[in-house]
Amino acid sequence: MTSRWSFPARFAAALAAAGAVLLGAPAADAHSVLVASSPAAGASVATGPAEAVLEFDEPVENRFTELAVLGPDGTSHWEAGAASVVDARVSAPLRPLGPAGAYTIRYRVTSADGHPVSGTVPFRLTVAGPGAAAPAVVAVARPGGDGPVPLWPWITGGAVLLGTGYAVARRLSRAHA
Ligand SMILES: [Cu+2]
Repeated sequence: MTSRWSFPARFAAALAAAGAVLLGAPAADAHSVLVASSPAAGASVATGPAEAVLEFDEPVENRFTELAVLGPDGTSHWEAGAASVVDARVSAPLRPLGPAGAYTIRYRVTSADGHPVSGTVPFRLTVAGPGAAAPAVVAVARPGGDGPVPLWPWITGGAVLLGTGYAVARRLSRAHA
């Protein structure tokens, strides 16, 4: 059987097909997608919920999980503890909320395919709650008992790491898409 294509043309076509397979392969694993939350995105609530809950479309990995709830000032934190991951559900306990206004759930989870996924969910507190914003400088006791250590260097370092991680994640997800 004689092809009407020359050998170089067939070789180039074969290479292109192999390249398409290689490039197409990662796109087969989709990132985990947020499908629901409590409070829901854009919801108005009259009382602060006891916890913030995020539901994804598939189980996420329990690595580098972050769930924060920021107050109307954009900087105060209202989560009462670390996030926990059970399959596709990520949650964190909340302190009683304070001023009425716009709150934001900020999250970062690790997709089942190992890639980070982050985002925000806005909601509104319509009636001021009993909670007070955490003091600007939080002190934690050192295990050795040398007295309180200011937390801000850790927060600053964490913010730098987060920013770097976000940039890397953006680049990875762009390459992935
Ligand atoms: Cu991915």
